[in-house]
Amino acid sequence: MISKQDLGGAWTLRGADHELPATVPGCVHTDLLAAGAIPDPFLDDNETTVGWVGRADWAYRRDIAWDGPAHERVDLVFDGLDTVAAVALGGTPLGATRNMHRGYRYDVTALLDGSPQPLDVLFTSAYTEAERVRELLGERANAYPEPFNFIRKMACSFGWDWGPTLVTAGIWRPVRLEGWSVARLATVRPLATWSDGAGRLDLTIEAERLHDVPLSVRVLLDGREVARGELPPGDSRLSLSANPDFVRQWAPIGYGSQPLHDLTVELSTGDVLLDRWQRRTGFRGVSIDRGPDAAGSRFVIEINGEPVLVKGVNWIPDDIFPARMTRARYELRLREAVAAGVNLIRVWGGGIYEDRAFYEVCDELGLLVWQDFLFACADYPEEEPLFSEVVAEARENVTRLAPHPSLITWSGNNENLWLHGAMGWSDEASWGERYYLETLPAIVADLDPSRPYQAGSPWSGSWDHLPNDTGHGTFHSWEVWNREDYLNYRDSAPRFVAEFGWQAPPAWTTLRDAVSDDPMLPDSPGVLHHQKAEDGNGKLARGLAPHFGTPSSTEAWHYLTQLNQVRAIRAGVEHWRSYWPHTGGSILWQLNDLWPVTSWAAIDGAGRYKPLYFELASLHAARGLTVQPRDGGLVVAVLNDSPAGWAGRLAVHRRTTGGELRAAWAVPVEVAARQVTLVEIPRDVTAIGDGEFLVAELDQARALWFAVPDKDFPHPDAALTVTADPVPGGLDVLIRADGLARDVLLQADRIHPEAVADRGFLTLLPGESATVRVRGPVELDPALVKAPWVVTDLATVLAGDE
Ligand code: BMA
Repeated sequence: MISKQDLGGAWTLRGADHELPATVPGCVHTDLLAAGAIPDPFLDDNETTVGWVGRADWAYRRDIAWDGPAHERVDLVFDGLDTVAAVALGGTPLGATRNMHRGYRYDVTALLDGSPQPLDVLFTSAYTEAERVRELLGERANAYPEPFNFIRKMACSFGWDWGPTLVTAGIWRPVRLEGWSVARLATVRPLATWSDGAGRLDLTIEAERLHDVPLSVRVLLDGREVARGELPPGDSRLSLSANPDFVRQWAPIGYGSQPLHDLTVELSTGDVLLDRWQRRTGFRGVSIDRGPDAAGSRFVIEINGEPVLVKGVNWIPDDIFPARMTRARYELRLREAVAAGVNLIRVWGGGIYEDRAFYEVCDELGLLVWQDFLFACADYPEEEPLFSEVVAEARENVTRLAPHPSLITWSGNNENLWLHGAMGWSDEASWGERYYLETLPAIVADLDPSRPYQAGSPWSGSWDHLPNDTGHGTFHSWEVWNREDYLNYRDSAPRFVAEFGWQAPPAWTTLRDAVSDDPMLPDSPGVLHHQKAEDGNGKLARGLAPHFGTPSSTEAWHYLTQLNQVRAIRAGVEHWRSYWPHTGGSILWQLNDLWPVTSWAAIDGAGRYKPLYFELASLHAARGLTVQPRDGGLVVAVLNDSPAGWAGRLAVHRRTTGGELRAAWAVPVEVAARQVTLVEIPRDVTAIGDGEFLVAELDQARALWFAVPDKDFPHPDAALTVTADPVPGGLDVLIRADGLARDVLLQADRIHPEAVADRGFLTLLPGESATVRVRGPVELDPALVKAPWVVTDLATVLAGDE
């Protein structure tokens, strides 16, 4: 039986006149940080100070010896090397690497004689290699001034419009020795599908063999043998199928349960078990309805034959040093997504193929995964030495991720098909089109026909329409954030919004911890260093002006820009939900951050929630209401994304800020499961006077409608009464409003840096109250809820009264 010996743990790192202990898996930056040899790159502009690390070369070393049972072969196996490395054992070169997204295996049988041998992994700066390839192949256009498109490495390592430039090197995934005899399982590729009420397993294995002996393969599901096959001498590839009648259907969250089945593959010769492979898998059917209709081409994801309204978020690497990720952190972040009502997560092409733990947690949670191939925002050369790396990396990862039922689609790239034309990038020897339209679809068709392939995002389905056409396929909505007002989301009804977003700063404490500026201002140097988007602060200010005017302080800027982010995302998601199934869903840019920064994220780089995070749960609720302008009037869109019909009495009231009722109207409504109904509000109800607003209610759902921008509404003094009760684990804060109180916000991190509230902005009608639960690691002082900016509301901020 194959035997494995982990080589992780303590290594030595040398480079740039340093010699220090290294941790494997890891990277140079985290070793330097642990040794106190570099300052925290997240603080102030230290990112720039430590820039030299990414330009230096680094040497990892440790002694190794095979201490397992005697075997015919011993392999040295790297699951991931970041990125350009020369590997040598006992001074004998084993090979050179240039791709972070692949694994490497070297036969070291002859080199391990029992005595410890030095294993050296010498990393050349990724810049050196990328610039060499650029020199060789010629310049290719790129949205960022860094050469990430010339090397197969996490693109955002080189900086992004939300990320620092921290170009890593290191043994970033596990490394081990594997001893084996006769044969081993080189790849196992299970495709588990569901159709016509039954599950089906198609499985292909490839064996690496040392001898021409007969081999046999056994496939077990939940311990029961479901298939068996023979590999005669000379053969190394075998495909098997099974129709196990005892498996259950896997469904995304909101559509059923997530049964997972233990899948085991055993390779033997005669009675001798040689290798065993184990994973969990789930059975489901996936398709994307991209058919034509009167409005263009649909984009509706269907799981087990049922259309799924996508309530998605885009995912970037959760750590700029991805080796720091742990299963616990993946689990935390993905559970946070689910708690925000998310049912799909898109792994964006400027990051990585995530660790197995990521997909396993998604399998368990019923969170659908859309996986980009790793190309983003640039023209990419199709020539060597890149082409064969792309093929190898794609084949390896399509195979590696095959067992995961959560993974439902492969997508060729992020924005490259779009930007090439839209930015006028041309006159280049090649730019990547061949990858997206030929190479990758062929690999997916060959290795994983169970999952739909998309050429990229956005993509209209063919060159007949521009890639970012609202009428066809997927759409990225960026004009609105970059140049327009968020209400312009209402100007079109795209078929599927795969990216849209609005910036806001991180939680106050996150910003304060990252910046030593005194005073800290929206445009003081440290704050600006933690804003990477082109004219980001200008866009924040221009987005704010028509709704909230000019903030009176840094604290007001922070509150209002966070509120504007919420307003913008609400405008988009409610509008698109009201168009379901014409609009197949939306994927927010972006769930997470990887350092403290002003960005589009809902959860900031320190893991604190922006108010947007809480808003997502309400925007994604199975049942909800929204008032929308339609055809010169107003409608209530009754949104029912639940598996049951929704019937009741929809009431719309026109009220004043003091609580007076000016008009009332009600109507019975009935909305079928997974449907939306638009109910027109009579004009006499929508005749909204100064200081008036509409309240629409159905069961527990409520929607408000204000006819004028926030800054023009005559907000009364909210007259808040705030009382904090100590309870085990924190405080229950009761907030009562005598008048209309819009956008009351309790910033828990201002009570204690680790305190967390259970809600973001809340609006109270006159006489209403709400309890915000604040929990922290230590006893929290109830008096602190009265401190400035802990509890505030829109009227107070607009009046400059804090
Ligand atoms: C799109 C994304 C990212 C980027 C975001 C915000 O281009 O694909 O590349 O961070 O917009 O600008």
